[in-house]
Amino acid sequence: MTDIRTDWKTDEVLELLEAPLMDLLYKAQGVHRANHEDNTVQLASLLSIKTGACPEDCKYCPQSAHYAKKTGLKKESLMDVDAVLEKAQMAKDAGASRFCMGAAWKEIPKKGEDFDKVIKMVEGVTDLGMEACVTLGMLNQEQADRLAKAGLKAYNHNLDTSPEFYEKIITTRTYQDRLDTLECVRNSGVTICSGGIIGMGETMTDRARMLEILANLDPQPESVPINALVPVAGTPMGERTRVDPLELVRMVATARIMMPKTRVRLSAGREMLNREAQILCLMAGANSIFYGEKLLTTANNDTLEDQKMIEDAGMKVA
Ligand code: SAM
Ligand code: DTB
Ligand code: SF4
Repeated sequence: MTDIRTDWKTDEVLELLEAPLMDLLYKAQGVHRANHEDNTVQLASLLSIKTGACPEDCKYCPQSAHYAKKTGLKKESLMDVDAVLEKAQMAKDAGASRFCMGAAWKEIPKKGEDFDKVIKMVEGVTDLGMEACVTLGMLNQEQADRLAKAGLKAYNHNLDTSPEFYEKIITTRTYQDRLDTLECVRNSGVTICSGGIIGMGETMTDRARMLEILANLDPQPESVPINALVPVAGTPMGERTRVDPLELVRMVATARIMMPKTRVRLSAGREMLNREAQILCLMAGANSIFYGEKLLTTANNDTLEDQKMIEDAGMKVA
């Protein structure tokens, strides 16, 4: 058993992030083994249930209406419940145990049919015996409670980066808005999935601050996705170079040490990693990956290659 600390200081986090890699990996693997079943990985599939035309201006995001002219991404309306459940069944048949549905909304619509449809999707996915997760933007307490009643397992809402760097990335909603959403999720009894992105031009201190804030939530998030920026042409970050995979390994390892019980998910950007870099991330404490050929709008790794990687590493799906 490992003590769970919610009093992390930025300097301590930086020290972990910048430690000699072997020391960092050794420590992270020790924490991982003490708190999770050995040699296992969870497969989570993603589906964009409502794509594009989002009023927010997140500079990394292909779904923002602000960059639609340049990205050329077509706006779609909310998918039908049956079509979503069909995709969930396919994901289950392919081996996924968690199904995450994403909508390009600033916030959940206050009333109307769209939220009713999402509730049906959550109920349907739960009835399939899968963990249902949604990411729908900001929400209020009433909406969180309704999702909880429908059986929702997790709500994803990322902090994305540090509070200091945040305003360079998003101007249409505040960091505090995000924390308020997470609090409603926590109060509803739905588990929290919250993480962020590296590779947007942030400093090491920004990365440390984001992990510090996530780990100091009490209780800590049950799940933390670590994304590497996928630069999408037409977004303000379309020209950025990809992060060094070892930086992703360091983020995963540090998150694992700070949040021993949390599921750390190796998320967007995995398709740029070779098999060995992915395995280093798993060794560093990642125990969940997004599985299926598409993330929300961008490509993900090939499913057969993923299965082979898991098999070659002697791991099993859990
Ligand atoms: N609209 C909702 C929201 O922002 O909360 C949900 C969907 S949004 C696409 C979910 C997360 O995907 C973002 O918070 C961000 O961390 C991640 N994301 C979006 N575009 C990305 C990109 N190009 N590269 C890496 N991660 C990205
Ligand atoms: C998360 O942190 N990463 C996922 C999930 N939560 C919803 C989304 C990644 C999106 C990558 C860009 C795209 O495919 O549009
Ligand atoms: Fe909208 Fe979410 Fe994309 Fe931001 S990350 S533009 S809120 S879909």
